[in-house]
Amino acid sequence: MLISKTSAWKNLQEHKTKAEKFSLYQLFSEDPQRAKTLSLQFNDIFLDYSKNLVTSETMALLFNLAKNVDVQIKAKAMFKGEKINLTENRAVLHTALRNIKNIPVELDGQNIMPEILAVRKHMHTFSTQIRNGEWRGFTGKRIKNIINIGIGGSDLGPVMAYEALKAYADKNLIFKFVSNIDSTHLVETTRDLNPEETLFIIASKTFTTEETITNALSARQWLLKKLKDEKAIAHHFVALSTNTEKVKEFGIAESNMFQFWDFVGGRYSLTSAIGLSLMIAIGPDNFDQLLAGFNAMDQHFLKAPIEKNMPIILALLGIWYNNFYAAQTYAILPYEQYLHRFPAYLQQLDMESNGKSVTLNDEWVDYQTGPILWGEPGTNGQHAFYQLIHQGRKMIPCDFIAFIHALNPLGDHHEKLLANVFAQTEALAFGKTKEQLETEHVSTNLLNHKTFLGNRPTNTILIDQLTPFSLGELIALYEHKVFVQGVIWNVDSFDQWGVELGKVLAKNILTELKTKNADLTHDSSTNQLIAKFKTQKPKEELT
Ligand code: G6Q
Repeated sequence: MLISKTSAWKNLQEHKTKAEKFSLYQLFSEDPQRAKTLSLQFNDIFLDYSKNLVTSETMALLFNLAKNVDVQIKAKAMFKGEKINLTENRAVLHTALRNIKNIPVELDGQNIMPEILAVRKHMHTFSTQIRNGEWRGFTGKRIKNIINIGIGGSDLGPVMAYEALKAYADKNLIFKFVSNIDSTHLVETTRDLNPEETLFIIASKTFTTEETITNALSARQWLLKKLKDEKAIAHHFVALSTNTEKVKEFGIAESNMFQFWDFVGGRYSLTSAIGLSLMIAIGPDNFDQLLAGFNAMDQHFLKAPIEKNMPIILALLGIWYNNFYAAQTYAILPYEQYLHRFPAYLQQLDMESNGKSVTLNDEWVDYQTGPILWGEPGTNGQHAFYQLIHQGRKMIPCDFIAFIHALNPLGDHHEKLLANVFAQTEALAFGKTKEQLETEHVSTNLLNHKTFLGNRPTNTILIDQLTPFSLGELIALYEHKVFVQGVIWNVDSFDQWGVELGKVLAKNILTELKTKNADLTHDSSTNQLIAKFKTQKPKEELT
């Protein structure tokens, strides 16, 4: 049965008519304990969700929705390795990667932990060798530049986490990330680098992804142009993949390959071998701290009661706005420069996981699923798009993320940064009325323009400090939030069929672009675009 047909859902629909009249100003005035009641501390993470359009009745109805779909039983099934990715018939075991107590996890009757630990040990050894200069380039020079070539899940996690944890990174090494098939990305990234001092990490689960393989082959040429000996490849290329054959075919020795497995989805793969560039940057101990943070949130998610469970609460609030207020988007607003790629990372995590229209029971849904996620770090966003959040016609629920202690304290920058976080959520919740403006003698023609209606929902996530541990917790918080929403919408959060069609069409079009007089049988628009490209391209470039 579709979730929209259940009484738990219908009760929320009915409650929404009451909720239309909620005023955050009133809710806070009536209940002096509200902030306290609607907030939660877990380890070093404090979540204040009191500035949401909810009452205790709303929360009870939302909790009932979660119970109704057995969220935590489903979570346990995932952690235990049941094949919950039905459309690909796969287990979903990224949580085993951060199972730091090494509790056996069985998949098809086999404990997968020894394999996971063996790969991590290999990563530890290799990272240490790069960091201490033991691993040398072909000509004996120390490796200074590390370039991760990968895309999607094999790029966004490593780049986001490297940027987030830059404060902990070895400053003698330079890290770069190439993802786009646009040659500019690789050319600009390698422009001033010496191949003798450069290591390429080819990150591809399948090792067949067009962008990654094209970039990797061009990187190989770039390297060989200077080093002129195929033997150099072994010193300058390593692979992160599940596909040993393809890796060997590329010319990378198996000993320079770091394995991962089908039970780790691309967008959930940061703590697998895909995190190698990060481990080299921050060192194995910090990487272990990151895993510990992930694990702490995993345990909280599994064990905390629904009413005190951070990922579940965030998920339910998201459902409330997405499905009952028809909010189309939500914003992630980290007030931490180091988290500048975090919204992009979450965009994939959320939109690729839950941007679906068919349920696990093969029915088309009649309700909204995954929202559009976007965001930029504060305070930059305030000078750009916050206008629309404050005074536009759309409801945009926001997550504000901030840290109590700065990593680079400087004068009163941090107090100013945090003052802005608190001010924004206050302004969004309570706004400013015409009456208030009148007492300030604002000219009549500007009264409406300067009015802030308020009642705009926000969560504030306040963390002690950005550390490998807290980053692990934070990522896992959102991973599980996405999981819970997927369970409620009953979609397969772990497949991504929606990326396939474009890939297939591009393959055919590529042949047409490269072939003289190709017979074009697309629609007239696509034919026209292809023809225009080909007439402007020098003929000799076509075969
Ligand atoms: C993530 C997706 C996707 C994937 C990339 C790269 O969940 O599956 O973003 O990570 O397409 O794939 P490869 O790692 O196989 O190159």
